[in-house]
Amino acid sequence: MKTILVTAFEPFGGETLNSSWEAVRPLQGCQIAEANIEVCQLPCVFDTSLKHLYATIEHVKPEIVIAVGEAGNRSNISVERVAININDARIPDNAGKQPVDTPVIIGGPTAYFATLPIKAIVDELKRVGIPAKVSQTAGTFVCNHVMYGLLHYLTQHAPAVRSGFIHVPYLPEQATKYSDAPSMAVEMITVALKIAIESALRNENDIAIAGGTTN
Ligand code: PCA
Repeated sequence: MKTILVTAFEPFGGETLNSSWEAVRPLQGCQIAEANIEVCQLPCVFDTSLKHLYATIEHVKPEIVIAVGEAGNRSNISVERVAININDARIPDNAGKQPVDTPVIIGGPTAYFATLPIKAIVDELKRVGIPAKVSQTAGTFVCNHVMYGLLHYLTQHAPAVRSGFIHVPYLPEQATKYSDAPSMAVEMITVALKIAIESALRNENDIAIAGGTTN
């Protein structure tokens, strides 16, 4: 039986919940295709999030890692293509740290590509009527930091383990606080993540399909 680790984040930026955690939490202990799902919540803190992530990978020994985070301005399930070696925080993290233009890993490569089948995931989500796209940037806050650190760590320590990052919208109860914020129901996000997991298990390599992206 394979193990898939799915991570999400604690609330940040003045929110009382984080949509990524609300959608990921129900997956704990689920069996999807031939895999067991393990979930873990990461602190929204530079560096500490990575220490927590690496310790969990060592403990769980997953075949695939999917990190999930909230992107309140997005209306789609955003399957990230690339992580860059930069921290440039718009707001302080949950420990009050606000790095500006520092590397995630000193001396690390400029960027890493996700090793998940990003086009296949987007295609399968759209087929079942869930808005999804390939995203070309995970930003420069803690989510990009975790995606970069994850790909760097696995490249060095467990290159056979595939991984990537998915950004998810606000939940409707979060969006009601703003005048024009997009949102998605938590049940739909959870289903989307299950589909992403199935797709990652089924597709060792990505499919070549044009138009998975809108930016
Ligand atoms: N979203 C933030 C960090 C934690 C989260 O859920 C981001 O997009 O960087």
